[in-house]
Amino acid sequence: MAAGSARYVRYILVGFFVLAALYYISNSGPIIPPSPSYESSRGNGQSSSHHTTGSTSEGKDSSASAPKENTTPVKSTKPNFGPGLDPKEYPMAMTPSDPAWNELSGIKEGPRVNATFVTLARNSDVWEIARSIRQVEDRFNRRYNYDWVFLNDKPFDDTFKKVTSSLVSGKTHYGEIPKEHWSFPPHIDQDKAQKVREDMAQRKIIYGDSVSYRHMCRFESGFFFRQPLMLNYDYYWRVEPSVELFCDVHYDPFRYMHENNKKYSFVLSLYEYVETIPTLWESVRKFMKNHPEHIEENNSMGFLSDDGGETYNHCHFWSNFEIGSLKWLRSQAYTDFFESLDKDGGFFYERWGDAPVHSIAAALLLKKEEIHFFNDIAYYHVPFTHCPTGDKIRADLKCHCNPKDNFDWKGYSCTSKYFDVNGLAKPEGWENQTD
Ligand SMILES: Nc1nc2c(ncn2[C@@H]2O[C@H](COP(=O)(O)OP(=O)(O)OP(=O)(O)O)[C@@H](O)[C@H]2O)c(=O)[nH]1
Ligand SMILES: [Mg+2]
Repeated sequence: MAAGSARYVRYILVGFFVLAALYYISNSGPIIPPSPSYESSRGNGQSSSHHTTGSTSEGKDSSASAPKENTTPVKSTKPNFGPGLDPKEYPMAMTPSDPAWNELSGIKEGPRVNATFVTLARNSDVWEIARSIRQVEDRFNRRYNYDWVFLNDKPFDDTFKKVTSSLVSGKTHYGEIPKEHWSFPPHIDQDKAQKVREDMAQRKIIYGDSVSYRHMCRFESGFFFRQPLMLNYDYYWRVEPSVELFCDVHYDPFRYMHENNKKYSFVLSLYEYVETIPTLWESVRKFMKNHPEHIEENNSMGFLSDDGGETYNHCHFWSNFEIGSLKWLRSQAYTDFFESLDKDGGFFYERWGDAPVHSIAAALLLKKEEIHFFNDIAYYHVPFTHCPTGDKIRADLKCHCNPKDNFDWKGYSCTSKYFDVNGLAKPEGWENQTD
């Protein structure tokens, strides 16, 4: 009798171990751990008191959509997208000859980078940003489900939150900007700043009389990447109201940035209005003199200056589209750069834009190869279009832009200069698009 019950106990124990082993196999992760910038590093930042989570419908986040524990240990029950996957097992489809190029439906398999879309907007921008989101989702994010952070100098209203969270396939977060990031710093002489605005209004300089536009430019130059909600991420993709995306995005641009060690990217470049930045270059030269340790040896000075740094040629990357590294913007080099410029007061005594500020920083503080031109992301922000050059690429990417609208090779664009400075071959047919 005693021997019989010992046998039963043995059977139960063996059965238990077999079940435990099968459960372990079905739930084990990748053999090679992902690098910190893949999404598994999420959660090391602060969270904001203004943080509001929006939509959480199925597929929006791997933990929410993971199936419940399954006792049938036939196959892994983990979703094959999201954090914790080995990127080597999921090569990206970069050209039509790559496997998986035509997989444009359903959630894309593979790892995700610790990245977010980011939009600065007013409540009144809701329908314009809705159009932008819809295009970004249709052409890319519906298969990747990246998060979206919205920032505003006022609280977002319910309509804004409802509309945007219903359109974004990832999680949505809403942050209110603290007053110190959206106001005149104490060293600014208010009377002097006001006189500048009056003068610019008379000279009909676009946004020349606007206080809020200046706060916006200063915020985008020095503060968006330091907001508590943004501290949770390593990469951002900036999206403005009323922009358009014209081609399918077949691969993950965030992953491209991370895996190729890119820190800043653009799709359009042009010359800045001289009247808005008369002393910006003087201020940059002062910074270069005071902080030679931050100036990268293999930089892109040739993109900014035609005389070895004496004067600025006004070329800049158009910052209403940007995919970039938040770690770079939070680095000592960029922090010193912004603070030096901010002390000189040109955000208020002139009307310095965040586009030349970001561009000059990228060109001087980064290595040439750390800046990327996303030729395959076709884009419009009034009044300029980037539409990839070449019939084949536009057909492969199912683009709906008119090639005649492409700004890249026209006289007022700096993209041709960017190609020359970097020794890049221009695409076939570019000469036919110069006017
Ligand atoms: N919260 C908030 N956002 C703003 C304000 N002014 C501008 N923005 C946002 O800042 C970004 C840039 O502003 P825009 O008005 O688009 O400036 P722009 O691109 O130079 O000019 P446009 O040609 O008018 O588009 C957009 O995402 C706007 O929604 C403001 O006063 N408050
Ligand atoms: Mg805009």
